[in-house]
Amino acid sequence: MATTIAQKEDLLRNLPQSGGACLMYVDGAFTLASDGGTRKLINPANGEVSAVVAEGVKEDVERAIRGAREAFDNGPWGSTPALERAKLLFKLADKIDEHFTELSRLETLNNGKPVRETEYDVTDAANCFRYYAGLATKPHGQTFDVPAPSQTFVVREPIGVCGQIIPWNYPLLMAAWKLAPALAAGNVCVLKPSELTPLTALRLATLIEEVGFPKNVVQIVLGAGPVVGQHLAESHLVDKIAFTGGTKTGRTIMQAATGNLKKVTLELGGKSPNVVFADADFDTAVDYALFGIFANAGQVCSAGSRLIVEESLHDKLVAKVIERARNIRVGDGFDPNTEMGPIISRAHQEKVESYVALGKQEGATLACGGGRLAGELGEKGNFVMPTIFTNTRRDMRIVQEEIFGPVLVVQTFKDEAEAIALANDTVYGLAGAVFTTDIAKAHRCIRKLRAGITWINTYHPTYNEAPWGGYKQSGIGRELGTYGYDSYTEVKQINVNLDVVPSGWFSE
Ligand code: TXE
Repeated sequence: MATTIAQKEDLLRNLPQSGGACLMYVDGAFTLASDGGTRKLINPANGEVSAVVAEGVKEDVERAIRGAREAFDNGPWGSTPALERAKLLFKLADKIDEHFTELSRLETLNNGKPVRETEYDVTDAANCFRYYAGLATKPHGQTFDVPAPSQTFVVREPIGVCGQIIPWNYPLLMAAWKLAPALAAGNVCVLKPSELTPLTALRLATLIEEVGFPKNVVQIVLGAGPVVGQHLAESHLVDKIAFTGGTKTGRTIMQAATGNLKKVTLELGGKSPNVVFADADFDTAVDYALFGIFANAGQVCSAGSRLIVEESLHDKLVAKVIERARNIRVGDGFDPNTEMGPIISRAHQEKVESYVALGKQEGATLACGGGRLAGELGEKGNFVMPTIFTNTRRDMRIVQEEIFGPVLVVQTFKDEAEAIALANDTVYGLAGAVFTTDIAKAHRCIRKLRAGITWINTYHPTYNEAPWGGYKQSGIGRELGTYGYDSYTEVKQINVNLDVVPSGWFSE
């Protein structure tokens, strides 16, 4: 069941358009690119054009940055009290809720993922704005009992103009993760969605305008990463760059940011371990092994892409995971029966498939999947079936590298020490889980995982309240929770002399 042309037009009707192209949100207006350029968006479920959007170039992002600079340095936002910022963010959260159905369907058109996933994303996005709305008015400073006659305290202030570059796997939710804490803390934002999935960010821009944020506090610039994104990272008028995406691009962005030593937060890739001990609750472990890797077709930074199983449980667990993986209903995200949607683009599908070929070459056993969805849908859309490799070695590239698709590799261990050694044996350190009914063992193992996001007897729950980010090459800094707010602030110490007399350090 795919979208009809009428349904598609209906989903796009709230996006400002000109000459058939959806417009970006720059300098307080919805606008075409300065050179009139456009880009066709391809629906990953059927290869059809889902929309045409403005394709910004350097001049457009430059204009946005200048507008943002002016808004931060001289606009009303700087003197807008935290309570007023909070009210705007609460209103935005309510607007998102009001348009729940529209936004979730638009996200499915945008990215292809099943409606049941986009519905979660929309709710999470609204709640993210709500969380930071609440946080805006909470205490953020400190006072110190320093030696008299001083009183010393610390205040947090906004960093300034924040460039925010987001990926295609959670387009609306990533926009919320970036905008909400930055705005709560009083920054201004130039957000660049992925060129593959800008539609929900553009709809968000219309809601931002309705809510009434001052001009240029939020701008949504469209365009290619190496053009618009690169300039955002390089510009000396930008004070901070926040990025979610691949590790390679993260490195490029970090280098680009060195010119004015802007603050950088990076949320990058992963190859996260899901460690299952023989004493785990069997059905729960099977269930989360599937959810860990096949949710969003494995296109999740924290995906549990390595299933690390105790030897004595291996055959039983893997047989069940394979049996259930074969039953996963792959298809168009608009079909209510679909459990797993397409890969974002044909190019990315081919990258995932190249890893499947590599795994076979490397000598791993392809125990399940590996191919495309059969039939007409499979020909038109970018579908890779749930795939599982067994008999792997730790040095294989399919075990070490992020595939970012529905591909699970299975490893085995004999004892706790080996489980931890395998779990930590990649350059990444984003997430990881341990399944066991032995509570002491669970805690021991979790503390030894070199990863920023960990779970015991579950996989994937993500909360706006808790910090998100990675160790090692999975990133720098944290998003969400109070940590996410802090990462959009500068810290200023203020010393007050309570005894206003000369110090007498130098003689008269
Ligand atoms: O992501 P990119 P791609 C991983 C995943 C995937 C790989 C490549 O392994 O296979 O990254 O995916 C913008 N300067 N993740 O190429 O390039 C780009 O326009 C500034 C993990 O799709 O990281 C987009 O807005 N910006 C991940 C954003 O970066 C640049 C999510 C992400 O694109 C730029 C996605 C440049 N030079 C992919 N080049 C996660 N951590 O969740 C690109 N961009």
